[in-house]
Amino acid sequence: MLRFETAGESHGECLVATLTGLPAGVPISLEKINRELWRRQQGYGRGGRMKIETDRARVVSGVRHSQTIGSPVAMILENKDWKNWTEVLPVESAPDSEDKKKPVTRPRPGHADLAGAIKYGYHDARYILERASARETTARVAVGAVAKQFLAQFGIEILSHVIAVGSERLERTAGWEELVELSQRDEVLLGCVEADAERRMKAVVDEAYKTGDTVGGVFEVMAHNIPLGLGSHIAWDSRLDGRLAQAIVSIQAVKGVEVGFAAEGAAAFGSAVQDTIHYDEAGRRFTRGANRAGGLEGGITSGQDIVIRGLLKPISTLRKPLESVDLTTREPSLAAYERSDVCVVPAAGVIGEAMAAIVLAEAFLDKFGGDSLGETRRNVEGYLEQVKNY
Ligand code: EPS
Repeated sequence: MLRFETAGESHGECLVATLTGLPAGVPISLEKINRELWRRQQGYGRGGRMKIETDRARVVSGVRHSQTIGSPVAMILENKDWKNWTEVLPVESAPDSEDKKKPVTRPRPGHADLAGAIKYGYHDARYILERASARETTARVAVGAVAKQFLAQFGIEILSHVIAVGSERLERTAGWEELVELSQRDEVLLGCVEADAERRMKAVVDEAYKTGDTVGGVFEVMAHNIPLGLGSHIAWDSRLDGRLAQAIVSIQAVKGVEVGFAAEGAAAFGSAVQDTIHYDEAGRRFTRGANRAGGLEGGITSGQDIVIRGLLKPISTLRKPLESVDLTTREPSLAAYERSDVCVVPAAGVIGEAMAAIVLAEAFLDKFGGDSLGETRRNVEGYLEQVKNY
């Protein structure tokens, strides 16, 4: 069973991640992990924190001589901002600790501040926001980058692009090759495959900058070269669409998820929505009329690309803050603001890729198992032969 965990606070010393259950012998490149971390930091609309951080993974266990060895992969990701917070958030209390705190008593609507503070019994939302912050996704992306390298051994690739920022949308579907080109760019604006749509999206972000507001959007994650047969219809929690949906909605600020063309499908008749089935005699294989199902039918992969979208609400920290109430005085007051991002949709797409990679690697190992990469490969090849001869 593949499992991962993250720890760490936004302004603590570092983020920590572990990934347990990968077979031994998976080639791991630090450069590839760091490239994913770099991608997560990009996009027009990021805040001041991204100027402070240059995220890099330090692998401290589970990888030797550039390969996994079967033991848990553990990574440390330093928070460069920590040096500015050592007195605000010390591990051990000092006599003057109380005066150095930076309490957050004006909860931000939309953030975990209020519910978290009440639930955990604080009149300061600091400890809540430290963990609720999307800074935590740095660790998820590092784990996802390792999962991607495992899946790449079987030709599986996962990428994303931005299909909407605020009310501006990409008005067509994107092809896999366009996503590959996008992922190789060394300058990222808003992660959209079409320059004109991206310009319109940028204008929305500019508007939010001008008015002290924030803006959300929609990202789409695609998984390419997925074999038919991951996940299962037999139980609610083995359905892969459900597992992917949970992973995507768990990303900070994601409030909705769509598998394939779900919203369009809900408004159409069944005859226009299902992907017709055909048979290619020469290639001795089944083919499909379209991929509106997003590569998943009955919770099982169909062999077509997985297409899944995350709907991101605007970030809840506003430069022009909304009405709130002070947790200590109970007086009306404006929500707290220190600094924030204005738009994070491209970054959320990269995080979506990581989450999808982790879930797909888990589903892959559920099906094929293996303590070593060679054993996994043998099992995969045997299954693919079986499918070919069906
Ligand atoms: C983030 C780091 C955070 C925020 C952001 C994501 O840094 P700081 O709180 O120091 O500015 O920029 O977190 C949020 C959007 C949020 O609402 O908490 C990062 O590394 O992605």
